[in-house]
Amino acid sequence: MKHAEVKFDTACIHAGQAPDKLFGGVSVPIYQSSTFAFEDADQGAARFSGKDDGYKYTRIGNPTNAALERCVAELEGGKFGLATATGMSAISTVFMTFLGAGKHVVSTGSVYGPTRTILEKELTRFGVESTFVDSSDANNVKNAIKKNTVMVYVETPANPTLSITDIAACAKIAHDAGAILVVDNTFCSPMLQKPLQLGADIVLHSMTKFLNGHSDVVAGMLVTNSQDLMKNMHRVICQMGGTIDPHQAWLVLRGVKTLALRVKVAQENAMKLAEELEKHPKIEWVKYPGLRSHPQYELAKKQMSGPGAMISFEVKGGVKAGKTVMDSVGLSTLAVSLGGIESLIQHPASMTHASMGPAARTEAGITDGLVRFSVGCEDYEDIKKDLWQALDKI
Ligand code: LCS
Repeated sequence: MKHAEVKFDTACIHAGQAPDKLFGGVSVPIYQSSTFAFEDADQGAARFSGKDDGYKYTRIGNPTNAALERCVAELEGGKFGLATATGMSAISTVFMTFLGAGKHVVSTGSVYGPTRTILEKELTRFGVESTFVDSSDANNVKNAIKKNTVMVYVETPANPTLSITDIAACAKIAHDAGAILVVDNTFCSPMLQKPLQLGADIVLHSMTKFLNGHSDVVAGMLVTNSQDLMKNMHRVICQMGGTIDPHQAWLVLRGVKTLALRVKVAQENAMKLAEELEKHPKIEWVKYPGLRSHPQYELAKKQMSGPGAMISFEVKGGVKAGKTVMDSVGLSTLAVSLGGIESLIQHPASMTHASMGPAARTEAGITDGLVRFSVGCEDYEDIKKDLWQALDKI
């Protein structure tokens, strides 16, 4: 049964998976094998030449990984999935496949720190050019397009500013320039946003976050409707070596089964928390796509089916007061990462986005006082009580 025929919650549990043909196992077996036996030399040769699509070596393909690829591709409304070792492996695969000397990429300025660092500090060594803009105004993307632009790269909502970029508008801008649009959909998961349906060519995830949802795996995913784009990304990742391990893929498959349940609860908690934080006397500002005060509130409502579970805020008293809050929470954990079942709090300027450097952070709107809260699935009153007692410590 295809995702198009069932509701999203159902697809999370079943997409890409069927009982195992050998013993009827309901859970997809973990094919913990690095290599696959050939019946004879001719079959081995046929697999390597592409005439036989059977498995040969896990870096190139594995049945457990394939189940996860079918699952997430279906949830994204895409045809082809490619599971990767980490979210950064998905991102670097996209860059290594489509960028090169003399090619230019326009990117959201406030992206996950290392994404920007790869472009600005690593790929520049190979002659790749990049321009970072505030993509919440699509005109900035349009104005940054050059003759050699081959990719528009968007993260929306952006980490950690939660700025929203108009995916459909950026798809048009990219396609008019003969470029592809790549969207990092990590903050939404396919439950809340489907970039391919809005015109993106490739959607990617750090599955470490909402898709897996249990803070126990690092993994990534690339999804596209284009066989050609997928063929190229598959070729590059198989050579560069960033594919996923089957045990890790199995854990993510298990996590995805509760994606809809988890996102619903975390989002409900986040909405209430954002509303109450906004009224708290010790809070300077709150940024959450579900609040009317969010600068792209209307766009978020149009493009996303819900505001998600990530909140950014600044405490009155800046960095010092923010640190007091982070050091005083007890139930929520002071840790990077996000999208897990447990609430996490962190300081982007000194942690996740430290590698960007102060100039890039200022330009991207990542203030020193910004505190990021990944709202989990604990009871709402417990999350609030914990955060409020931490605010009382200031
Ligand atoms: N894309 C986004 C939007 C992310 O937030 C992250 C990681 C990545 C890609 C990279 O994924 P990874 O390789 O870690 O699976 N974000 C993190 C964060 O905000 N805190 O710790 C990691």
